[in-house]
Amino acid sequence: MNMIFRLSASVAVIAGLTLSASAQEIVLRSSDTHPDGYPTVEAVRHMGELLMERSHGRIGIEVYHSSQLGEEADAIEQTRLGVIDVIRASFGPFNNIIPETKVPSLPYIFRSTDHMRSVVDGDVGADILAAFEPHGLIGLAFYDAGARSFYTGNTPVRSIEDMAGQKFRVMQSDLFVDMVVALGADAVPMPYGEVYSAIQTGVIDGAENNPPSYESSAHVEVAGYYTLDEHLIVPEILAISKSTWDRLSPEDQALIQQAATDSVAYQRELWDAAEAAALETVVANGAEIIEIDKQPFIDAMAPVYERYVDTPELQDLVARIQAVE
Ligand code: GTR
Repeated sequence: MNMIFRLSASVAVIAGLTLSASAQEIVLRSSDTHPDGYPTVEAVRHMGELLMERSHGRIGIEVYHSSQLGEEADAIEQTRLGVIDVIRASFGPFNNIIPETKVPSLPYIFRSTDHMRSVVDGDVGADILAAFEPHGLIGLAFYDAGARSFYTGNTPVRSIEDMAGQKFRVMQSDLFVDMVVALGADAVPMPYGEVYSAIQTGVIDGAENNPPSYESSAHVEVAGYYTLDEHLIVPEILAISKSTWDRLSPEDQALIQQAATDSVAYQRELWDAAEAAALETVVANGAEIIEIDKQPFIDAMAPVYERYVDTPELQDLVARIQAVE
């Protein structure tokens, strides 16, 4: 069921009183893989509140969390088709579809979260958002996802040599498969919702994610060694289906864009708090956080850059990102 245009003419007559059943005319259905309360879920809710207020109750967002509308890669497809209106997702599952998304998904491309924020807030970010449109999506904003690191259940990764012989789940992106292979390990692309039992049953040895996801997915219960190699600072996208967008008036499009832009500061604030809290919680639950020399991991990424930065346009994007202070 896609964007619902509700007629405010729907009325109920009760004992001579005429009540407007709903003043809300446009309800946007939004998908997120994360559970209720996660920073991205709360930020899209906040965006919905801003929209309700600014549209005087005419436009709202219904946030479907916990993959209720499907696992991320499927939800992205549904959004491109206009079945879902809004999607909040990692850049990873877009890598095989939208070439420009490969660049912010490259391992160690960003020097820090601050560097990533400066890049996405500037003209490089605007160009990357614009790259979604030919693929059925309007990129509205970037959200934060901190840094992703590897975690394992049986064999802790204390140096790059410990990667050998281990099998890691990655997001559905060829780039991430090759990233893991370049580190000497095996990779299995798999939906997020299948990772817990895959580790538990020994189908895989571990996975990789940021601390809030590691904690909220409960993967920490089955993989207690978290190695701070921080190979990916991959941002997240908030996008609206182009088919939904094209049915909105320019005024409503502007309201939606502004509310999305305004939700970014809120998401970052929630993110920073969640990241600090998650590390504390996982340690309290028995996880071991392993500090590691990142340099061998960084050095191993050269073939991944060679293979995936495969056009002059993408090379230019890499150079522009590296040039941002
Ligand atoms: C999370 C990200 C999700 C999803 C998940 C995964 O960090 O926020 O959108 O991509 O990782 O690994 O599938």
